[in-house]
Formats: sequence, C-alpha cells, structure tokens
Amino acid sequence: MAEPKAFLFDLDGVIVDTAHFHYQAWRRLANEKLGFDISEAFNESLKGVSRTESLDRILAHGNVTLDAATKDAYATLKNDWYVELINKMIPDDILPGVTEFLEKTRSAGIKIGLGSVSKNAKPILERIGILNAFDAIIDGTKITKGKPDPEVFLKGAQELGVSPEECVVFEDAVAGIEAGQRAGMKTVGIGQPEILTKADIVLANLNNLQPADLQKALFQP
Ligand code: B16
Ligand code: MG
Repeated sequence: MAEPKAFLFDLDGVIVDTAHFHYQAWRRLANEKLGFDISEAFNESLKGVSRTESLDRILAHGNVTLDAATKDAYATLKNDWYVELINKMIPDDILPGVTEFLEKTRSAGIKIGLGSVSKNAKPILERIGILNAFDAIIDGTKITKGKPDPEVFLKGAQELGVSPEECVVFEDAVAGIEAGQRAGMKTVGIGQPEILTKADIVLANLNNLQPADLQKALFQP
C-alpha cells in the first residue's frame, strides 16, 4: 500500500500565526508611506508570496509606482517592523496541535521538512524552540521562486531523499496549495474549505490529527 514518507510544513499560518504579523507590518507601510489601506481579505492574496512580490502586489492594488531604490527601502522597512513583532514570539505561539503532531510524525518514521518562502523562517523556529524537529529546512534563502512555483517543496523532497508523490504538504495559502500540487504532492489545507478549494482535504488545524488518518484519507485507493 502506498504510504507517506515525508510531511512538508508551511510556516506562516500552519506552525505559527505570523500571517497576522506580516499583515500588520504591510498595513503600517501602506498607511504610513503609501497613503492607502489594505484589508485582511486583500492580505489573503499575499500569503505564501515573497517579500518583493508582496510589495509589487500592494503597489498595484493602490495604483502607486515607485523607483527600485524606494521599493528596496520600503521592503526593508516592512521587514524591520515584522522582525520587531516576531522577536516577541515564544513557544506558546505555536499553533494548536503542532508540537504533538510533529512528535507523532517522527514516531511514525515519517520525515519532517519545512517549506517556507520566508527569509525569517529559521529565526522564528529558533524562537519558538522547534528548530530541531525538522530534518530539512527549505526557506527563502534557498529558493529563487516563491509559491505557487513548486520549487520550495521539490527542494524539500530532494533534501529528504523522497519522491514528490510520497510527500504531503500542509498549507494555509491558496498559492501554497497550488505549489504542492504542481510539485506532484498530496495537499492538506489548514484553514477554511471555502478558501482552500483545491486542497485534497482541509482541516481547521492539526489538533488531534494522527499520521495514520492522512494515510487513509490520501493514500488509499
Ligand atoms: P519574509 P510561508 C511566506 O511564508 C508568507 O506567507 C508571506 O506572507 C511572506 O511575504 C513570505 O513568506 C516572505 O517572508 O518577508 O519573512 O521573507 O507562508 O511560505 O511560510
Ligand atoms: Mg503560509
């Protein structure tokens, strides 16, 4: 029977709720420097998207054009504000059920990878005390294309020494589900089924989940 050999986790929105911090920092930039506001619904379209691409989408949304040097400066400013927020994170900020599910995954002999577009992924995992839970970490420093490109997850499978069809991707973003599917992997959406319509299955969170449940739901004919 086919079985999963690796689970690949997105960071923002799956392990921790940093999507909210990204939103706060981008919103502050839009309000203080760009002269318009961005809604939480618009922020949904920035999830899983790289820092520079996020800024481009925000500028297009507000019909603002900037030169390259100003864009660089604003991306850095947003990141400084974002880092201020994540520096206050503690292990209690890990989302419900994550620590237990990572332990159960390890006990089941399934490899664990991180697939995040964020360049801040490692410092976040360190702050919340779960860096060592991962067999491979693919983050924004190792990839050239953001989600929905499959690069981040394909690199994860490669580093873990498994084939894509043996992987399950856990994602809260539409772009991340698409990236997992384009990588040829099974996908578990974390969030709302109305938003993550393309995911193989959608769960509210990882609470009380067993690796064997996923084998049944995703790998049995
Ligand atoms: P940074 P993920 C993504 O992380 C976020 O969802 C996205 O909102 C953010 O712009 C991107 O990381 C880059 O993050 O500015 O920290 O490098 O969802 O792929 O874990
Ligand atoms: Mg995410």
